[in-house]
Amino acid sequence: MNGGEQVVNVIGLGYIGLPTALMLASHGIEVTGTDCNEELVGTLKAGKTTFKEKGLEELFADAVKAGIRFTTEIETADTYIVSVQTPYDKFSKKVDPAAVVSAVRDVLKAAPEGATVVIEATISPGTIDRSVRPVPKEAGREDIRRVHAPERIIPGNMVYELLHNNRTIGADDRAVGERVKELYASFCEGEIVVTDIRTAEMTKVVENTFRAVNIAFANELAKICRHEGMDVYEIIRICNMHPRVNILQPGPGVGGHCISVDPWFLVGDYPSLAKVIDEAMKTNDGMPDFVLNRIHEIMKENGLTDVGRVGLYGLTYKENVDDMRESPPLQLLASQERHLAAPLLTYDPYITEDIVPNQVHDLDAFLDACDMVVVMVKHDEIRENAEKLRGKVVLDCHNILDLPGVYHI
Ligand code: SAJ
Repeated sequence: MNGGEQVVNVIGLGYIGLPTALMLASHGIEVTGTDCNEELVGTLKAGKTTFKEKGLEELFADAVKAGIRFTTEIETADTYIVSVQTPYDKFSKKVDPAAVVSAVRDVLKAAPEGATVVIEATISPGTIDRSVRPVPKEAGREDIRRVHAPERIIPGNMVYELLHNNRTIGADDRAVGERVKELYASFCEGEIVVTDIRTAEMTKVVENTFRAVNIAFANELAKICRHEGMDVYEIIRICNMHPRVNILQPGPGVGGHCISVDPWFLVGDYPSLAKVIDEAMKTNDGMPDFVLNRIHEIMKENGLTDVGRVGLYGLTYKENVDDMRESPPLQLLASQERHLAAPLLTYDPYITEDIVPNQVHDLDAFLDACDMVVVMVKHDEIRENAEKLRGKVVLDCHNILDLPGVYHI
């Protein structure tokens, strides 16, 4: 039997919890998925997925066939996987572990003796010691085992990455860590490293911080090159031919719930030590405003005066997903609103509901209404429709279009 015959309850069925629950179930593990959001549970029970992701529908069908159940209740299980949200306080930049703590409290009411609680949610280093460890202690449940197994999957390629990425399991007790490793090994073909909890917490945040700092470096280079009238993409391309250089790409900002958030945990906890990280995060956070300035400059250069005929192509935080968390286009629109300016037109093939004012739901109608188009996201659809942009003033924030006269950040 795989997974050591463990019965699993996954708590929090969002971007991470849902695919994880489905993956376990479709690999022969008995799984219940729990979420406090009744509407979300209702949708899953009705046989529908709650967000778009490559391969998710098929995985969902397999898991349903294998008998996965969805409920708003926490159930009796050997292992609980907690994948609830961990927002950070925008002012103090510290992680807010309230949802994790509350989930662990609820788990204690249903957990049999010796059950294991695996925290998958991203937390700042030390959160388990500070906020999670005291919960079973205060409840007189020191039999409960704690594990941190931070997720590593990337939206847009989650199903593949769940199967193939290496993973980290942090546990107080090696044997417990090995048992959780066995559970994840039921589907994970990558290497699974067992370490202690604090190390696992730190590695997760460091991985995302590494990427954030690298993107900030690329964004800073873009600004330097703009000042010098040089092509940042060509410079990065040539630099990356060096065997030990790997610079990421500049862009209109950093979105998502990870790279734009996790590094702030280190700044919040170590404000006098995390200097490079602090500056990098400020650089990335400043990019939507930088793009707004570029729009203004380019409008002036082309004699365009009507903001109502400038459109943002793409609203999501990254390409080919429907996820808008911390999305740079939304940050840009918020900044524009703060300047009391009329909102720009917007269009995104992945966003069918009305999210912002002046949103157009048809590409041709959007392009007809625009004199200037700003490419905010690297959706494949934009590359495929490149010809339709010919003749317009275009600011391509991702360097994906091969058209004459295109502007860059
Ligand atoms: N971005 C750039 N330039 C680049 C790459 C990305 O500006 O060269 C921007 C993207 O447009 C996007 C943001 O950064 O707005 C983040 O996108 P991403 O694709 O780099 O990463 P996420 O946030 O979708 O997922 C990350 C991944 N972490 C790492 O690659 C270290 C993923 O593996 C993690 O599981 C995820 O964070 C998480 O949940 O922590």
